[in-house]
Amino acid sequence: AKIIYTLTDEAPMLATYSFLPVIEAFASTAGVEVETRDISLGGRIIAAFDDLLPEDQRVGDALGELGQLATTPEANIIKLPNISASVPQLKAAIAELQAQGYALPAYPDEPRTDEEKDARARYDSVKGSAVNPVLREGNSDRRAPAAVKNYARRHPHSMGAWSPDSKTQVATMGKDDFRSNEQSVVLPAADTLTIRLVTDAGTTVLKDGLKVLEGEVVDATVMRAAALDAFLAEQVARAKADGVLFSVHLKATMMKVSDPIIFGHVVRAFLPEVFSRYGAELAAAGLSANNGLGSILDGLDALPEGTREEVRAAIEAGLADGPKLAMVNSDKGITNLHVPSDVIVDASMPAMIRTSGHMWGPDGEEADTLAVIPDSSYAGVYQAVIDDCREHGAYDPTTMGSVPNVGLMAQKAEEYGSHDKTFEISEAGRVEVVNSAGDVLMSHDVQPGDIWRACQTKDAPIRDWVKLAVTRARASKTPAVFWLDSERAHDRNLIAKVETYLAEHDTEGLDLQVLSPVEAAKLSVERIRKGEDTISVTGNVLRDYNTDLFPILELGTSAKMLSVVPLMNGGGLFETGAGGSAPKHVQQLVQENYLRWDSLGEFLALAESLRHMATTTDNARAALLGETLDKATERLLNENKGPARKVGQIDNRGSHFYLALFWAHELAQQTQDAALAEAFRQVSQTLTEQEDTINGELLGVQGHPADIGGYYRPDEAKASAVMRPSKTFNEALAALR
Ligand code: AKG
Repeated sequence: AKIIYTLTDEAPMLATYSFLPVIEAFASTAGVEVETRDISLGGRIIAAFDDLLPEDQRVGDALGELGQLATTPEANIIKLPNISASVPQLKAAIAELQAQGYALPAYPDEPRTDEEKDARARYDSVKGSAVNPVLREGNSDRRAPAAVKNYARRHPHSMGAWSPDSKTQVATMGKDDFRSNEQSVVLPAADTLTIRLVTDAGTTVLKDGLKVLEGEVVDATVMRAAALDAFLAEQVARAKADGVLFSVHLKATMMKVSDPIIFGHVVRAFLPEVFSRYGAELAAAGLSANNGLGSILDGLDALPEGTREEVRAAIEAGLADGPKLAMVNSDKGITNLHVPSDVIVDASMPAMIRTSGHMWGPDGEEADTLAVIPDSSYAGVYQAVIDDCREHGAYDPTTMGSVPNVGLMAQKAEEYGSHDKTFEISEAGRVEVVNSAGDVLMSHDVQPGDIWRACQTKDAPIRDWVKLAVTRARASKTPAVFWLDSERAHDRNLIAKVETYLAEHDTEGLDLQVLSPVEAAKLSVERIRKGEDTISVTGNVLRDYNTDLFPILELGTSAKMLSVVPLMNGGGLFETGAGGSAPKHVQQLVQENYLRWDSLGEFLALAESLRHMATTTDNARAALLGETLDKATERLLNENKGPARKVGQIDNRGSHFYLALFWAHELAQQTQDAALAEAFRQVSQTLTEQEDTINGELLGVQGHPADIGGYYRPDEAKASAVMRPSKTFNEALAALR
């Protein structure tokens, strides 16, 4: 019986160098093995080219292996946040690996030869959100544990005040978009579908061999490029007229085919002159608006000398002429349009709502914002929350209720599986989804540039999701709302299935209802203000949005959530730190040897993983380890031993020390297992006695640059040395094994 702990990227990966030895030492006392698998961006890139690299550089397909494991009852996986790489990030990682001696090809922007096409396909398999969908063989249960919620109530994070005069608004298309054009069918039997584009000139197969199961929901929809452009031009003008910041909020990482295309439309809409005059030159130089303004500015050298400065000047003039842009980093001049993956809707909108409805302007000051979310499927949720804040003011973390989530996520449900069925249409015609008998199930007229996509949602995951919702509503005695929109074709099919599957359960005494996302958001925030909890039972996208939105308002971060994925075949996946992998934290570590990452999510996930181990393998010691770990975590919160922010204070490593101290103490004190108590007596005593020495050793290294030997693929020995600077602590842990 073993726990798989994932090695990922950036701050969580660095924290792992410090925390994993603690886990291994403690778990060994219960006979629980802990193994690691490297699913970092660097590791995944190397794995994608394994067959072309020398033997000693090969790493094997760890992610594929875990994806397989996730379908088995043995799975017990702790998954830390990883990089979902945009093209600029992917290129940076490739460059680093090449410098480390990996003979990887360059990322081909415009693949022409077969070799380039092969390289591009391999890189595309690593791009964007390429990890989570592979592992998520179950639906998601995310909530703030009581200890975390209580801590937030006692130590409220800052919340920017809202003014009734705020001009912050969400702008969304509402027509000609994915929501309004959706068609949806439920497959009566397993089948194989084909997606084809029918034009005057003939028929092109966009995708064939698309296997579907009985009861599967398949949708198709299209976003109209012309309508998108008209909408965006209007919003640019509107932001300027209203004197508010212009910002766009997409999810280019997860929606890795559609959203970079939409992002490109936004960049072009903001700089129409640049693209009407120099569009052809930029395209010839391989510079695409889809990769953001930053990559265009960085790539201007590829243009002929004369044009280069003209384009730069035109971009500057365009930026000066438009509305003020929301900034990612105003000191460095990085705008909302620089990098497609810098502003991710699920995190950026709650951050804005928490900050008085403001984003940062080019002058480094906060200001009201026009938040452009082109597709209207979910945009209304944010508008509902904004309206609520404008009317009633900011939420109060000391009294507000909670919105846990039960999310339909298994087997790439809904939009999360659409990437291989998303097409930027090249010619006017009709896109049809056809079954094996030749019947056209869905059909859309399309024009060049339209973004057409299909999504699949399998029946077994839907049934499991309904069951999880009932289980959570019952266990937590909390009302649950299915956020489903009877005006959407897909959601109508889901509502029918929800009704069918609810009938399989005892729902006596439960408060369950179905509301549109906007109505559900209104009800949830109304209840939140009264201190009442409401479970949001949502599809995959709203799962992602809501599990950032509400935690950021309630707890100041989504990284403190417990995120359990009961896998459909009996295993467990425990996700941590939904707040991203924190590049800024790495910069701080490298500059001043201080790691601000809070591993709280890992502590919570580990306790769940141990409990899962206990029940699946009948291991009472694992249960005890989990229980005592939760107590230690609660004490850590109460005594404020989480990482602070600045040199000279406790950081990630220090918090791991205190966790180990408190955990050992709990284990030494418990009376259920005398031998285990005895095993921890010594280490508990040592850590208690050596507290000052260990703190001295941990704090002593801070304040100087640290060398970890790489960003995407650090040197193991160097990173471990940086992350484990206390000899006394290391020795105390070693004594446990
Ligand atoms: C999501 O579930 O949508 C996430 O944001 C997870 C991060 C990712 O996989 O990109």
